[in-house]
Amino acid sequence: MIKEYLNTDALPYCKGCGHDLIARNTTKALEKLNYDPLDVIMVTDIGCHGIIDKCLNTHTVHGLHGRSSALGAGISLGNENPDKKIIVFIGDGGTTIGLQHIMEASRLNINMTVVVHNNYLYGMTGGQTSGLTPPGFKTTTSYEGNPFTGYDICALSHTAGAAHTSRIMGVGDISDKLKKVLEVKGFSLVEVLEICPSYGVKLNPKRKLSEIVETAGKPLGEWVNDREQFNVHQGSKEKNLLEKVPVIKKVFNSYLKDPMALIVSGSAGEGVQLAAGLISKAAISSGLHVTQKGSYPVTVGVGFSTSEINLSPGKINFHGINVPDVVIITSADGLAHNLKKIEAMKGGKVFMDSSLEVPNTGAEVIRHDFRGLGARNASIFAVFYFALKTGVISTESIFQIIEEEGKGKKLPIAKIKDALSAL
Ligand SMILES: Cc1ncc(C[n+]2csc(CCOP(=O)(O)OP(=O)(O)O)c2C)c(N)n1
Ligand code: SF4
Ligand SMILES: [Mg+2]
Repeated sequence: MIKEYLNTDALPYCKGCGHDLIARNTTKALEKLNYDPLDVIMVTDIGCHGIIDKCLNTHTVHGLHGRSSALGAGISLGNENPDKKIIVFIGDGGTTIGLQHIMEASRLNINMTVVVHNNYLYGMTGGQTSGLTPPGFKTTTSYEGNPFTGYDICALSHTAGAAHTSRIMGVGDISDKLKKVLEVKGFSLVEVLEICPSYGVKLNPKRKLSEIVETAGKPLGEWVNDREQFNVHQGSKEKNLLEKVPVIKKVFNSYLKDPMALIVSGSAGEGVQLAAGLISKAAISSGLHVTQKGSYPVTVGVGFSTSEINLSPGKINFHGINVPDVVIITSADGLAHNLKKIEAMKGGKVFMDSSLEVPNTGAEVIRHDFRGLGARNASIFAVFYFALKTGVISTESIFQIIEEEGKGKKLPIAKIKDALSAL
C-alpha cells in the first residue's frame, strides 16, 4: 500500500492559492502511478510554491531561486535507479531567473519533470512582474499593466529539445494531465496557469483566469519531441571516474603524532605540484591522512605555484591552512606568495633556498641550496630534504612512489641520491 504523500491537510498557502491545487494533484498523480513517496525526489525552488517541502513525505531538496532545475538535473544524472522520480517545482519567477538551467535540461533531455507554477508574478516578494507575466496583467511593479510579452516557456523548452512540454489551466482535477507528464521518459515540463489571490486577483479585479490565459496569447496544449532520454554514460566506457584513482597501500610508517600543515611553494614550471603530489602520496603510503590543494595563476608557467598539504595521523576535517607548521620555499615567487603566512608563524620550520632573503618569522629558518640541482628540480629536491630532516616520512617512501608512477626517467634520481648522501 502506498503511504501518504502529504503529512497535513493544511497546506501553507493563502486561501484560494493555485499552488494548493497543483500540490494536491501532483501527489494524486504520483499515487495513480504507484510511486512510493520515498521513491520521489522533490526539488523545490524559492517562492510560495516551495514552502510545500515541510508538508511532503517524499525526499525534498530546496534550491536557490531559479536553480532547482539544475539541482534536479544533477540528481537525475547521478541516479541509476529507474524507479526513482525526480520532480522540480518552480515558479514563473524562478523560471525567469533560471531559464538557462531549464534550457540545458531540455536540450540534453534529462530525465525529470519540471512543474512551472505560473501565477504570472513573484508571489512571495509581493507581486512583482516576472518574465512570464503576460501583457496587460497588472502587478506591483506595473500598475498600468505589463507592457511586455512574457516568455513562452513551453515553446522554448520544446525547441531546445524537451521530450514533452504542455501548458494546462490550474483548475479542477488536473491529476490525469499531470500523470501523463510524470510518465514521460526524458525531460518533461508542464506549465500550470493559475492566479495568486493575494496579488494577482487584487490588482486585476474582475478578470477571470480563462480570460487572462486567452489574452496572454500562449495556447494550451502539448508538444512532443521523439527523443531518447539522456544517458550519463553515453559515449563513454567509463562508469565512474573515481575508479581511475589509484589505491595507495600502506607500506611505510610515519612517526607523526599531531596534524601538520605544510606548504610547498616556488615558481610555476619548477615542479612544485609534482613534488607536493609525491610527498602527499608518500605520506599516504606511510599511513597518514592527507589533503592537498594546489594553487597557481591561470597564466600557465608564470608566477608562483603553491600547494597546501595537511598531514595527519587522524581524520582531517578542514583542508585549509591558516598558519602553517612547515613551509618549503624554493624561489622568490613562492616566498612573496607566502610571506604573510610565514610572518604569522610563531614556531615550526621554514625550509628555504639559500638565495632568498630570510623573512621576519617566529619559525626556525633552515636554508639550503635547493636550486643547485637546477631550477626544475628545486622543489623535488626540497621535499626529499624535508623528509630527511624532519623524519615525518622516509625518503624511501618518496622514491617508491616515483618508481610506481614511472617518473624515475624524468627526474635526476642519481643526483638527488648523491646530494642527499652528502648532507
Ligand atoms: C537569486 C534570488 N533573487 C531574488 C530572490 C528574492 N525572492 C524570493 S521569493 C521571490 C519571488 C518568487 O516568485 P516565483 O518564483 O514566481 O514563486 P511564487 O512566490 O510566485 O510561487 C523572489 C524574487 C531570491 N531569494 N533569490
Ligand atoms: S502570496 Fe500568492 S502565490 Fe503566495 S501563497 Fe499567497 S496566494 Fe499563493
Ligand atoms: Mg510566481
